Amino acid sequence: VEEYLSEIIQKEGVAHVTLIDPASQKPEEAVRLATEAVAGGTNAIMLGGSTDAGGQLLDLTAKMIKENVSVPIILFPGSTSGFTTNADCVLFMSLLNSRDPHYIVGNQMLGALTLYKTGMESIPMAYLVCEPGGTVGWVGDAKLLPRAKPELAAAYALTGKYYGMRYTYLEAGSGADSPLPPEMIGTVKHVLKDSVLIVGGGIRDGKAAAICAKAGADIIVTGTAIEKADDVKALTAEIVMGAKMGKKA
Ligand code: 1GP
Repeated sequence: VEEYLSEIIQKEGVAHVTLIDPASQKPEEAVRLATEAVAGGTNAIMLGGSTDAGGQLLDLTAKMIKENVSVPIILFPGSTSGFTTNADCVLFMSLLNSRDPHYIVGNQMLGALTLYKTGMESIPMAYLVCEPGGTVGWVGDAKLLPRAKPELAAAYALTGKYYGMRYTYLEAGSGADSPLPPEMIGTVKHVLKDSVLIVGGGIRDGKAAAICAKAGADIIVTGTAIEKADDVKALTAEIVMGAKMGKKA
């Protein structure tokens, strides 16, 4: 999955991932969202959520999406319960700016042997939650990174990189009023250089995706806007196109 995404980033400049929270709808509806998003050009489906996103509902949602779409399914776990074998890859993430060690290393330790036994691909990822942070900021007890202090986000991103994390996820929180500022994205990408930068939270249209991609995002994540869209395929296509245009600009 990591290689697949790298190739897309190399070829297209940017990749797009659709986030589906298994707790937000029935598995059949999640399949509809995933199928239409893939038709609109999304490159992978990411499954996860901060609360209630695990167990049987996750197992079934992942299984049904896998049976119906051809793109990879990536787990984005909020805790050990966010793991299922019905996926292709897991983001082995650490919420570096949490005040709670459970979200930095504790849940990871509890899930490590399970992951080892399955042999599933995992990608080490620094997860950085910025203002306003949304539910994940609250649940993960994040010391929210201020939007006006990009250098703090860059310091955390470098910390992750020096630890060997190949992905960095700059998160505004699902449903944020606005995407992260381009200055913050740009400052983080500048220090990360070739490491992959994911940006998500509050990206709702092609224009916003273009700004994030131009600023330095390698992967754009959209969840809420796609979950709520009347025409999922059309909105995904607009966001994917916007991101690509932004990268070329
Ligand atoms: C949340 O960054 C993602 O983890 C997506 O955010 O739901 O606002 O698109 P949105």
